[in-house]
Amino acid sequence: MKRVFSGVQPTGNIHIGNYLGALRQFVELQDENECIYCIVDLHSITVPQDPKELRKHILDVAALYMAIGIDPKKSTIFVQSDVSGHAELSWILTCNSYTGELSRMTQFKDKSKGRESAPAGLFTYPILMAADILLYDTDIVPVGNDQKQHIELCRDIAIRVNNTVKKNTFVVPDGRFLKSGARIMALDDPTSKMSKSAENEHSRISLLDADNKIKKSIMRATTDSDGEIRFDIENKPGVSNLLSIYSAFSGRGIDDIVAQFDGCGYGDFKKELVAITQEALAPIRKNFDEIRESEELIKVLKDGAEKANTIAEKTMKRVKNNFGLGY
Ligand code: ATP
Ligand code: LTN
Repeated sequence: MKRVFSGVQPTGNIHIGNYLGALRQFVELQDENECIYCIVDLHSITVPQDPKELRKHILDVAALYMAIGIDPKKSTIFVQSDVSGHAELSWILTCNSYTGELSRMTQFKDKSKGRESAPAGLFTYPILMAADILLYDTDIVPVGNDQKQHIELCRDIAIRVNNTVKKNTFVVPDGRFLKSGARIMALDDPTSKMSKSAENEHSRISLLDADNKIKKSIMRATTDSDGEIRFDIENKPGVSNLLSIYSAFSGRGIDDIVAQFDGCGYGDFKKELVAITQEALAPIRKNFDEIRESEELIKVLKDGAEKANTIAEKTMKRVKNNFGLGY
């Protein structure tokens, strides 16, 4: 059995980009693998968070994990800050990372914007992510395309430590990226990725959005003025993004969808997309409401933390030993 690990930041409600790019895979993988799914709260404080909102979002993401079909009987679900090994391993990896490689991370460049006051945590964010993954001897990491560079860095660090400190200190993981849905763009600006923390709520569709919000956001999504429905990311990024969403939700090929809407206007196409999206999200919303209110949720997180901690402690013992830390 392979070990799978992935995480989502509790920075807001999960949107269809997170779902179609990453979380769908979480559910798919849990039957054949040993899966560990984390709510990475330590990552989320790389940008300022309101403590009350953060706590709410942690439980929301946990409930959403279960609402989309992650089964706590099959998979481990836990909160990152419940397992101290993440922060501890992160320091050891920090000492084995290069400032040069961290400076090349596009997410750091995007989020720090060259500010003198950019938090140092934004710079070391990918190291904490590498620690998350390496702490569990992970084989497979299901994520969206935007995380490719971070996964590559994690592999580089693991290989470096194996070569310079001791062979087999870390398992070198592989990323798992989907062909369709791996990069869903913002509805109001199809040149930037859909994100939980963007200001305009109509830039995204959250998994918990009500039917009328889904309709509003899709109907006002940015398209173009040429009126033709075809897939052309360069010249028609808005329409292409909507086609990707349609394809990911329906499981149908883009060519097939384009053929169906041949000669139709954007309005007709968008209406169909609204219906498909509403249909896909309704059961998730219903499951969420039940789970979020139940006492089981806290128990799942506590049990999850215990299981995660058992694995993490074993890895930390090996790592400390290989580095000569302690006595
Ligand atoms: P934030 O807005 O706070 O940066 P985010 O929306 O980028 O958050 P994360 O919690 O950082 O979300 O990511 C969770 C998972 O969703 C990751 O695997 C990431 O690759 C994936 N993901 C995020 N945005 C998209 C997107 N627009 N399309 C496809 N996958 C995405
Ligand atoms: N950086 C990821 C979230 C994340 C993650 C991880 C994903 C933190 N630690 C470990 C996979 C494995 C993001 O999506 N922004």
